[in-house]
Amino acid sequence: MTATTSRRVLLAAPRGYCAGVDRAVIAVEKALEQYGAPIYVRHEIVHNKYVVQTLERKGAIFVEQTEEVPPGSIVMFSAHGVAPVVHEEAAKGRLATIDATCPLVTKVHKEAVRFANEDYDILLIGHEGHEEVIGTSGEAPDHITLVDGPGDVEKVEVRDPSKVVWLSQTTLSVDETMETVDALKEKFPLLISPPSDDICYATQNRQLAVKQMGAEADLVIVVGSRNSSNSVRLVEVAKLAGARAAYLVDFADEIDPAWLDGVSTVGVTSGASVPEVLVEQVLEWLAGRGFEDVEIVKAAEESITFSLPKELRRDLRAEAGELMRGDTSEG
Ligand code: 2E6
Ligand code: F3S
Repeated sequence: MTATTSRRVLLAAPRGYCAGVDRAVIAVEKALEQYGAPIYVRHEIVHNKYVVQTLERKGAIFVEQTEEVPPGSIVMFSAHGVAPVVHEEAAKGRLATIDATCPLVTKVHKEAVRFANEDYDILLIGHEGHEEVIGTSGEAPDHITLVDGPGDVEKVEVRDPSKVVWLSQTTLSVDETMETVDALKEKFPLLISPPSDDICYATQNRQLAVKQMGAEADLVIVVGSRNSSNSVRLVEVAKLAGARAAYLVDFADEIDPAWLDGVSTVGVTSGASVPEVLVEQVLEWLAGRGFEDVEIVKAAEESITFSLPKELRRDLRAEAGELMRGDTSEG
């Protein structure tokens, strides 16, 4: 008798779109419908290749600098947030703005402003050069020092060790951040913590699910783009949880069939900026190779939603009002 190896997929829940991404992507689509193409978007609306390519086809133009936007145009700010100086640049360029910053990033901006006004030194834990960190730092550049992981703690200096607070980027590894915080607390025992979690609910839940599956999976496939901080963190968390291997792919056709050698359990998840269709394609690819059984590994329920950016809501409401008045006068 030949022994058959059982093959199964563990599918993480939650995975994929968070409330802030959903809102930002819908905001670009609604803006295109409402004002017509092109809509300029400063920075990738979210860090996902497929989302950006799809919106480009619909008429969005992605730029890195505000100066690239022609005067008089509409520019949307990405979900990662911008520094106040970017709002000033847009005003100087006579641009109409729509701010798609995730409300949970805005919350961190507000914390930064409040602690800076109280003259705290703010230790911002985050990845150097990441768009979100650039935006948050720009709220109070004179008060904020970036701490990029535990290895950075040794070189951190503050003006007054009795008046220091830490804040963080929203998409960090929860465990690594706690290591950084512990090291900072050893150095600055009076360090205070943010009033509520800065690492957002979506980041935490996706890491929790991948931790659960990583312990059982031989291989974990994370769908997400390379510049997506939260997606890259899922690969790291999967490996730390015990997966023999974990890879990040944008699309199913990037999976190397050799990754399946000797594998019986494959974990699948996706970053917060990843549309579900890309996960479905990965599941189809796996099913085609004998991995048809799919078990859900559920770590949390999510029900949070955010309303559209206020500028869009205002214009959509105004249009709805005009239509109503039109209907009445015709009737
Ligand atoms: C905005 C803020 C946080 O690279 P990162 O994970 O931050 O970004 P995305 O676009 O991959 O994920 C969503 C997001 C947007 N997270
Ligand atoms: Fe916001 Fe967290 Fe998503 S900060 S955009 S809810 S990953």
